[in-house]
Amino acid sequence: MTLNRTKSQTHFQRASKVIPGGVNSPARAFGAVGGEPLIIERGEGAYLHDIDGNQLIDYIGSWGPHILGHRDPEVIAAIEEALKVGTSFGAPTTLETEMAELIVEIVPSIEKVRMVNSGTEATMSAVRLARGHTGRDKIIKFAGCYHGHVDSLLVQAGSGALTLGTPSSPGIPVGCTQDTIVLEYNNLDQCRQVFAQEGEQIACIILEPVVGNMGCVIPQPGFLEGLRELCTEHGALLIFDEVMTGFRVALGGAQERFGVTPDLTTLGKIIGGGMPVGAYGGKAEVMDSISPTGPVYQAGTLSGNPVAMASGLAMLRKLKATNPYPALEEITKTLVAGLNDAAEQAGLPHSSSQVGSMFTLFFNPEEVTSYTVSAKNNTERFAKYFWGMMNRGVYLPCSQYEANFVSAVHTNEDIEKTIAAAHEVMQEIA
Ligand code: KE4
Repeated sequence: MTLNRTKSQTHFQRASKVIPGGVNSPARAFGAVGGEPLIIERGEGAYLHDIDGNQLIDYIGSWGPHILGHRDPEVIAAIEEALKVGTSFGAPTTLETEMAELIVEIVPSIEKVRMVNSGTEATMSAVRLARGHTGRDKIIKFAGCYHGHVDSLLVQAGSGALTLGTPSSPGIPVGCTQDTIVLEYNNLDQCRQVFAQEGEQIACIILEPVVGNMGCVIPQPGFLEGLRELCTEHGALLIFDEVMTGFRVALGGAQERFGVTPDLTTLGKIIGGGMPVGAYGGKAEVMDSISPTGPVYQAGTLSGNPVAMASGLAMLRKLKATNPYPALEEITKTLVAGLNDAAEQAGLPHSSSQVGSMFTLFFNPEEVTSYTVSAKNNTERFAKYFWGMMNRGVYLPCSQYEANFVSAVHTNEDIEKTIAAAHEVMQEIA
């Protein structure tokens, strides 16, 4: 069973002549699984349709934003309404205030918030703010976590950097990373040691409170709480990068789900409802250090633009009104159980992790708790699984080091089809 991908393959050759690797983000490049990316014509609910006429059940959802599925009617209507009065003014609008008020209401740690245009901008700005607010230079990140392509954070990074084998990219002067301390996720003792030695020089810890970029990796009990205590004790800021987990693992994100309150939070993906939006926020006392109220500079031409705000507001309002989270948790549990069962029956070494509607099936017999373990994933086997599922109409993230996402409009039939496909594929690749 093989998808007809003729038009995609032809178009991809054309794209590759004028776009590096034919893609505008390497995470889409199929580098780790081989072959050419599908060229997508449209998205509808839980499905993608490519230019060869194939319909696929989508478990990427644009790498997280589409928790309500593609083209949610309320989100589309809000965008269309916003377009009637303009696209961007470079001046304040009421929509930005409404968005900020809603984020402050929903996210426990946020008293003030600044809109930007991507998750990368959000994390870059949050780290600059932490350094500016504390007057300290050193930052702690964890191997395998990905916080966008910020110079100081593109060190042992996850996602596409890990997938394509460049966790620490060329082109970044040592001056940008000499103050970046990279530790092991879920290793609280190691963090304690570093703070004991140089805690007073540390501006912040930044982490994914549930990791999505070395596959889905769950914080061990006490890890997040321990980081909170260390930061409080040493006057460092705790930054939760919730670009992926925000409004995903709970309405209020991982900080609501795990009951740990960071000093700063970065947001993206879902917050824009599919439009380019990022944000960072936290305690007013910290956020007031940001220009123009404070000296730490950050700016952006299209930050808070009304079309993206309208899209994001419709998304967040609908999530708040409909509370899809319990149902998402259940349907995702059913899916993950089915995938585990398929691997078990085929005798394939595997493990899995799930938080809310994000999950990863690892071709790795160990529980994946850190980059060291995730690096042992059987990526060759994953590539065979990926194409086997694709050829059966199931569109998975093109890397073992990514999380999968279920939306509120995936049906039980979609889940059953996916599990049935997995049984066939696992038998094939065993
Ligand atoms: P963007 O700059 O791509 O909007 O956000 C960067 C970012 C920051 N923090 C976390 C936790 C993230 O997951 C991301 C981006 N995630 C990847 C997928 N794992 C985006 C996909 C891509 O790079 O094309």
